[in-house]
Amino acid sequence: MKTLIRLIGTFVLLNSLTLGTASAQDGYDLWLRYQTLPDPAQESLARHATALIAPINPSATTQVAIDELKQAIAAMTSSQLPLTSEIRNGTILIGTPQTLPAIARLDLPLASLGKEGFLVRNISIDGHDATVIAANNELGLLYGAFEFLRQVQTGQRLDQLNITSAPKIKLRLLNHWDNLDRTVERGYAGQSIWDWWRLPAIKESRYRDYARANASLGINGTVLNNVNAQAEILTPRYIDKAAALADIFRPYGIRVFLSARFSSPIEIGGLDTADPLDPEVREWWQQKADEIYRRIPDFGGFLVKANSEGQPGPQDYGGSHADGANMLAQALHPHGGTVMWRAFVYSENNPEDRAKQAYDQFKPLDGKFADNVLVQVKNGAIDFQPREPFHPMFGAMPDTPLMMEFQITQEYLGFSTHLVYLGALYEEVLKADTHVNGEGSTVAKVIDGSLHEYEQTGIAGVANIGVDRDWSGSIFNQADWYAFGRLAWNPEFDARAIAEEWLKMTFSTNQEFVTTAADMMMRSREAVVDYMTPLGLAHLMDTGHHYGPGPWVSDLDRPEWNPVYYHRADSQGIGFDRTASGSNAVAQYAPPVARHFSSLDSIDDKDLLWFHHLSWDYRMKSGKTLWEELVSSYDRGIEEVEAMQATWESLKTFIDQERFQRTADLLEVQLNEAQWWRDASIAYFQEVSGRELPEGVVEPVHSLEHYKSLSFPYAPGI
Ligand code: BDP
Repeated sequence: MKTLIRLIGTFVLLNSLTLGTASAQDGYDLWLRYQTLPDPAQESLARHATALIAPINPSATTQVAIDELKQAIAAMTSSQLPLTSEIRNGTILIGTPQTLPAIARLDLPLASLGKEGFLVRNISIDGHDATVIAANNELGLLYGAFEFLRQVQTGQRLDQLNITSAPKIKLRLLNHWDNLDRTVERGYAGQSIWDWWRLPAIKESRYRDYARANASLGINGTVLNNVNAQAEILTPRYIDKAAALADIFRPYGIRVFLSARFSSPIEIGGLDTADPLDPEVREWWQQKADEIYRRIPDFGGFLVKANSEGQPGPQDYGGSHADGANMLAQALHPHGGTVMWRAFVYSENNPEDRAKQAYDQFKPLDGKFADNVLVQVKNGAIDFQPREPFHPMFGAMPDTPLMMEFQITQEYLGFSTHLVYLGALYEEVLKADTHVNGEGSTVAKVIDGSLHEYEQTGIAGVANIGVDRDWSGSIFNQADWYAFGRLAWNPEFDARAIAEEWLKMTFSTNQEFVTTAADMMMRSREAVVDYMTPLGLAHLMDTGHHYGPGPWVSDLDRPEWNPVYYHRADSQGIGFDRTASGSNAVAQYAPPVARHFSSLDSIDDKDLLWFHHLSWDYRMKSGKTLWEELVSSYDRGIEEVEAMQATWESLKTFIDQERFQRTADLLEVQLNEAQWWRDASIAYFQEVSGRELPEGVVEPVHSLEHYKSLSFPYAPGI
């Protein structure tokens, strides 16, 4: 009897706990949740969405926009959005001047919106209050429909809409590092979503959902396979598979691109060379491009990693990066395709500072690339670290369009288990000032083309997507995909505003919730820097898998794959001297930036050890010694994760149990791993420096030997 009473009690308690919170969620819906709106908002939407006027024979893309509006409004209001031809109060009109006469009659200012921009506006037509979603092209309509729905989802007033928006960057792409066996390089959300084996016959519904989610952000292209490319992707069998995906993505405005292995003519073409100047090789690529375009008429082009980390490339034949890129560009040119040639190059045979090598190789080639080539540059000169100064190539190539490569997957930031809002990282890079054309020459202006008047513009994010039900390994990782997409649309958007928008769409529009959770997200990036690589340190992760700390690693053949290469700590001091007295990497920046980084007076603590090698006793701006500051940074990192846990706990009532608990569990993992980072790093640097721990600082839990002995042969993502 007692058990029965207890059971009933638990049942009542559980029920009362779920009342007033959203129903359980597994994250599959991403930010497109379209929850039933609370009363006043629901009434307002119902008033502003009474019927829809749309083109009579809509194209596939317009149909997607219509379906999205109808489905979303039905879900949010529980009333339907019928199609009509008559304007009355609350009618939504969606169309281009060509596809809908009612739009043409309004004579809207669409000229500046280009091919993909849109206008969403309340307007009075014949005395009726209506909303128009208008664009020059159908893709703009789809983007406009998603914008209208974003306004609804984020609780904006629906009677004062007056939005015009057009993307500032032309190519807005995801890069999948997915292999043909479905493993994902640096993937932490399960296997590849592309089921290559069963394509093209089996088309998972997820492919469409993927396209829809990306279109909601304005992402307009995807590179399906790993930059460490397998040649087979260019065989007819795999081209068919890629074509099946392209067919699904097309209505959503997403074009397919492929990573091409430079030596493909040898591996799958039967040639004995891949020399870019060899006529047979050039002909092979031309034929290959023609073949791809026969199957995928809107194929976007190739992404190429060449002469980098063992990948083949033009330098194998004495050619330059420009020779290689231009050969492929020529093959794609008749079809309007693009080559994205990566600048992520460095060599174990080059004794020069790794941070300088890409600039050294590419700067002399400025202006030597064909018009349909973009050079794709990572945000920093080393490799997707928790923090890096912006890559010195930005601003240094006025005659070669550079595109940005960000990493969305958290290779060096705790995989998918750490909550790190990357919007803050992206924003920091985009707002960085290259000073090449005076103050305000931001990285954003380099990549949106406005600084150097680039014809081609692009931005890519290495995807964090896999088959996990929640797509990205955690709900908060979805925010990084979201933030990348929004910043790709406009690199001057504000990271915090994006976080708030995402929180409202993903969880709740409650202002207290949104403000508190956005604060937490914005601080999360600094937390990971503090517990992993404070004060400008970098690349201290353990070898190969990059999971956990390994600052002691020094036994790898390639010097620049060893963390000791980066921190250069010894009994005297720590840091990499990149000033004129060291590698002089600072000289790759414009003079005001070089001066800023060179001077110990002006450089910020956050970049200090990236550019300077300093004594452990160096006096910091805070008054602490460098050693004390380093230790307190690690401690602050832990405190911040604890604060994130407390914040999350305080938000419990706003969130459904499933997502609350999942995030709480992940934060616990993060705290444990932050502690591990802090302890292992302090233990190591203590030994190297021979310093005592500052007063009051807690000893690492284990000995340095313990941390060194840990091994992770099955860490994901390799
Ligand atoms: C590094 C990754 C490696 C990638 C490489 C790249 O560790 O797996 O192949 O970048 O971007 O971050 O090519």
